[in-house]
Amino acid sequence: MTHTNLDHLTRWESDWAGLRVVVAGLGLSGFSAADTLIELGAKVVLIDGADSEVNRSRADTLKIVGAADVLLGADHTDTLPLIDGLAPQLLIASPGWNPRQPMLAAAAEAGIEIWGDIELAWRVREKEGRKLAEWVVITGTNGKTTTVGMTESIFLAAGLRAIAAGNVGTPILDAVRDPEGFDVIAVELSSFQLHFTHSISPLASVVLNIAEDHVDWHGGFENYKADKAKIYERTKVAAIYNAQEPVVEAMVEAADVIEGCRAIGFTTGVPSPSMVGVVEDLLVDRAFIEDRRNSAVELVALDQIGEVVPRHTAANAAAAAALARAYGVEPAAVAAGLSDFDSGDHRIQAVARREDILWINDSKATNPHAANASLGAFSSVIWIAGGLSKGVSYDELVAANAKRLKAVIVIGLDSAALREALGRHAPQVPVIMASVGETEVDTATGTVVMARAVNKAADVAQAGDTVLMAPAAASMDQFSSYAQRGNAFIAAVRALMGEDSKE
Ligand code: UMA
Repeated sequence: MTHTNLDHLTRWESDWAGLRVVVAGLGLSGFSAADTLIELGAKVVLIDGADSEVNRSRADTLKIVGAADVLLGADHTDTLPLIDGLAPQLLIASPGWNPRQPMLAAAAEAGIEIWGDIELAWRVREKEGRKLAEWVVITGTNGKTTTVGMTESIFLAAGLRAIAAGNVGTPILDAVRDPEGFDVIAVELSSFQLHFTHSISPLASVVLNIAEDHVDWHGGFENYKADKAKIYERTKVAAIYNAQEPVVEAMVEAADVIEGCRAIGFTTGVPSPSMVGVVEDLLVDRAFIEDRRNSAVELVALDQIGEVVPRHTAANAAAAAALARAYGVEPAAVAAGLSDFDSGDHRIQAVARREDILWINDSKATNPHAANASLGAFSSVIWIAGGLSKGVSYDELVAANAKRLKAVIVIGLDSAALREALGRHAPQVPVIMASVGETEVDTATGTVVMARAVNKAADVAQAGDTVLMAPAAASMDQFSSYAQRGNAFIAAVRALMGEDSKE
């Protein structure tokens, strides 16, 4: 048994010197974790399966700052390295690393603690001379990035020093190590990050919604749900749940929170006491006020949030408002923060309307749950869909939307699951392949495939139809990211309309 007790490592000044640590992954989280640990005097060995140019250059930088070693290439990812001839005492896993992967499995078998960058950030957040930030933490299958952005915007409108970090893109350690510190950090957490998190105790926490996603990584939907539910553990002030999803409410009920923490619901319907919700197009708070039995306080009119406020946007705004109110933000700042917030591109974004055909980019719909939200907003849809399906089922999505589908244009290399669901639940709907097909591997770039899809959509679209690119799948089989997939759609639509693409 090589287990080292690491319970004493709870602040920056704790005794990290000489700790033998393996950092798995040289991406955003791995780099920031290694850099932090080296500064703290730990002996750090980094491992990454990709021996790429970018990793070689990161390796050079880390060796200069003091990494003990950097091992690149697939040969190094199966076994645990020795550090100074001894077994490592801690392994920091990047979120993309599967816990059943051989090196991580070996560490678990040997009793070596496995943390993610979030756990490390929590353990070093207290430092002499630096403002100690509260954390509000956000997870869910969909809407995380929007909600974390809304929450940050509200905190900033309240005059607080605040930042959005975590899965949203700024590694949490970059936020925690800011020399001045923050009043509050809005932390977006993926299910992967939650898996490797053990001791965080946030001020407030929320699970926005739960649907099947990342099933392969977690080894099943039950494991995925269990990792998401970890977000509520040790919450201090408000464990916030989606009152329209009983599965989420059950997670709060089962959570081991800090004495005095309240369960607060959010809803797009009329709120009960201890909830934030919507009354006649107003977002109202019936949770963080004295007389919540008999009254509610107005936070913001929905039309101040945006011209069109789909149901899921109202839900995200209610969740963000609840997090901010848990911190003590006044209603006026909630209104200002939500009005200022701009959700950015690629989410139900109207790209063009011509000859009464509406072209919508929802490249951010990377799973069936998200695609269902956008399909439900339109009545006669030419649906561009497909991509990396991550092992999820399409039956429910197709069955629920069969009547609004006029045609489906399929992109992506592995579309069998989607096509089978269409065959079962929407056999009358024509399915048109934009990729080459089942037997031949399509070597065309994503941009070419998307241009084909857009042209095929134009062939079938008529006045009154919506062409909706909401793939219900990740993009990485044919594109570098959902943003690139969205940009390829926008460029193809512009080309079709005879406009120059300004990409
Ligand atoms: N690697 C291996 N072997 C493996 C897996 C990965 O060697 O088995 C290596 C890769 O070659 C790569 C490194 O590990 O060099 C990548 O690590 P990573 O994929 O874990 O990514 P990071 O760069 O550390 O970024 C992560 C999040 N990525 C993932 O969860 C996949 C980022 O979320 C996050 O912004 C960042 O940490 C900072 O916290 C991105 C994401 O796609 C946006 N998230 C998913 C989502 O939102 O759906 C969960």
